[in-house]
Amino acid sequence: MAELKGALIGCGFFAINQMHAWQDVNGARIVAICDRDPERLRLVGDRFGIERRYADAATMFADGGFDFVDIATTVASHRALVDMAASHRIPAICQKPFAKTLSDAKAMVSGCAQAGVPLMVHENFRWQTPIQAVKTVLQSGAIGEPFWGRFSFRSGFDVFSGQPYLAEGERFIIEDLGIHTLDIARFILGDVASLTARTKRINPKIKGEDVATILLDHENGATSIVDVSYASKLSKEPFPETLIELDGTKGSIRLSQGYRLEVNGPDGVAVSDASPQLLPWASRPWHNIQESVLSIQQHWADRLAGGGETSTSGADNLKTLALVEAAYQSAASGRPIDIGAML
Ligand code: NAD
Ligand code: 89Y
Repeated sequence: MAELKGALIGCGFFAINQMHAWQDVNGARIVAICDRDPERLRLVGDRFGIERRYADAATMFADGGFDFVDIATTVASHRALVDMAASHRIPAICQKPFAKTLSDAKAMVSGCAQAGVPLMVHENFRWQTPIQAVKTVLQSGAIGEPFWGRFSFRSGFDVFSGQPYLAEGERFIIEDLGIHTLDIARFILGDVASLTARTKRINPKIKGEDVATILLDHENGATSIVDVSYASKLSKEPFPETLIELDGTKGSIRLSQGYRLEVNGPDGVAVSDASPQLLPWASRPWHNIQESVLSIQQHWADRLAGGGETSTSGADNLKTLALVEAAYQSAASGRPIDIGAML
């Protein structure tokens, strides 16, 4: 099978991880890059040895010569770039948040479907080793039917130094980080029927909310809490770990800080280490996220070559984006929101 050729748009903070991961993916490589910032284009082009460099995505698409595009820009450009990919019939990966609004996201999904091109959202957190480990235990039946869960990300890590734009938006933690936590809740406990949310801003130097508490009613009857914070001053910083508690009819699962996985079932307690690998190009504490970038990109290459829908397809991600939108609506109105009515 010929190696798939990719083009990456957006050579910023996070794209460095994506470029490293593409070097490790079997069956795909990046042949062209694009950024409207000439310095970022130069730095990434030189670092990863990419000769084909573009300041403008339209020119890159017109030149062609690639099998897929990896959109690593911030959300403002996602709709235009995904639409451009669809009009050139080029399969696309798009970073989260997929779109600014749910209606944009629906249009992007239907544009790609009409063009017959695969579309995946780079929603990588469900690909983290500890999250996959929790899902595997749950699927084994070790704790019976889950009826309650908590998906928690509480940190005081300075994310603004690497991503200054996070301090500037009207919306912050739900759209940026909670989106991953909500996706994990869906991945583990299934789709959501309704939710209720409360938010706060603690850090006076940022515009958006940095604390959110969200109560989810899953379609299967389970209840869960997604709680996220970038205002938590803890003695041992957990960034970027998602901690999980699950109670089932036969037992319980606890994924606690330090990637400690405890399963309490009818046969007793089993404790294991669900730590991610430290890839050669990765650095702590980001290595958990970095490893998941390689996993999701390998999944894309495998599906593009072999066929089949990706785990975090555009269509799947509409259900995660709806939770983000609903959380803001609920926090503003104080009322529960019906998710089915939004989709
Ligand atoms: P960034 O601002 O550092 O980089 C974005 C780059 O895209 C910039 O260099 C900018 O010049 C370029 N760009 C923007 N619009 C463009 C266009 N139309 N054409 C060409 N170039 C364009 O942002 P970042 O921190 O790298 O974040 C990028 C995306 O990745 C965001 O959506 C963010 O939420 C997401 N992200 C995801 C994860 C994850 O774990 N999945 C982690 C961090 C960031
Ligand atoms: O942008 C965010 C993400 O997607 O993962 C962590 C992050 O970099 C900061 O919250």
